Amino acid sequence: MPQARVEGLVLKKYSGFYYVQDQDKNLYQCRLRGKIKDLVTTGDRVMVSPLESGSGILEEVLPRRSELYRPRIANVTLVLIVLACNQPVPSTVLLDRLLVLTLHKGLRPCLVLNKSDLEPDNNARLIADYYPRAGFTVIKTSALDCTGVDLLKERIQDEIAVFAGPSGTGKSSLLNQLVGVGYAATGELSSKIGRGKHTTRHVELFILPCGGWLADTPGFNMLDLPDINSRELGKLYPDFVDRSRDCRFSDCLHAREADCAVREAVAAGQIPDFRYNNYLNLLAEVMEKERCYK
Ligand SMILES: Nc1nc2c(ncn2[C@@H]2O[C@H](COP(=O)(O)OP(=O)(O)O)[C@@H](O)[C@H]2O)c(=O)[nH]1
Ligand SMILES: [Mg+2]
Ligand SMILES: [Zn+2]
Repeated sequence: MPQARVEGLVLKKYSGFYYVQDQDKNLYQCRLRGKIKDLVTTGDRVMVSPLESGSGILEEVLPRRSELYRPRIANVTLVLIVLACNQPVPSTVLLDRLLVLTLHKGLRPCLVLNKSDLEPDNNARLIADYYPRAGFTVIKTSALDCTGVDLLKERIQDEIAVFAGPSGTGKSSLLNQLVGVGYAATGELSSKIGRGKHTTRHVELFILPCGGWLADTPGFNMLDLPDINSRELGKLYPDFVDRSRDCRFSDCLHAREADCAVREAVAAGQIPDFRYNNYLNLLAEVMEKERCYK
């Protein structure tokens, strides 16, 4: 009597096998049924026919809710944007770009200000002060003394999360804290694969003991231009959206238009200059791209 099919999550592909975790936390080493190879990626929800001794046949891929391409990973729900309070100094330019990329993909961002054990740079202070008021979750952590790691665990529960952010901010160190013992060996594997040579073949979702899954790779290529319409850009700024209802023009770009409520909020100090200037720079970039493709 064959066992009933089970639904599961693809944690990684490796040497022709697909490693799938079902809802009761059982792991299956799967081969594919038929020719669906190109369609299966880390993060996919799939149907598996269990065989004896922890193996199975991957029968079918269920519809995806989201997809990232470099590296390829499906069904991500949460992007952890990791910056350091210092060393390296956090850049709001990079932060705003990553927030736009995340929101444009329909994913939830969570800002992580790591290295909270160090004296914070002034930018870190600005970020910690403003972004919670702009509607973002900001968690201060230290992978060194474990500050905030419990808050981070709570945030990741039941999510499929990826890291984003520059190198040196402590992403690998945080992953170690979150995954606990057992990661080190895999960490060695990923350092062998190396930065820059990170192939899509080895994207792995780690099971967090606290619940949730976290990929060991950056979620975005930060140099990618967002494929965004200039009229849409402002909608990816939650702190602009409420105010833009009071702009005179419904399609206001918040750049040079008269009676722009966003610019008034900037002049009144409710939206900081750096945030608005970052917006104008991204807007110019998006508009330049629109001109090129016309
Ligand atoms: N002081 C301090 N150093 C940290 C912290 N987290 C990571 N580091 C150090 O920062 C460096 C980069 O960390 P790593 O995890 O490799 O960063 P990644 O490039 O983002 O993966 C290493 O030397 C870590 O030991 C932290 O919370 N506080
Ligand atoms: Mg790393
Ligand atoms: Zn406006």
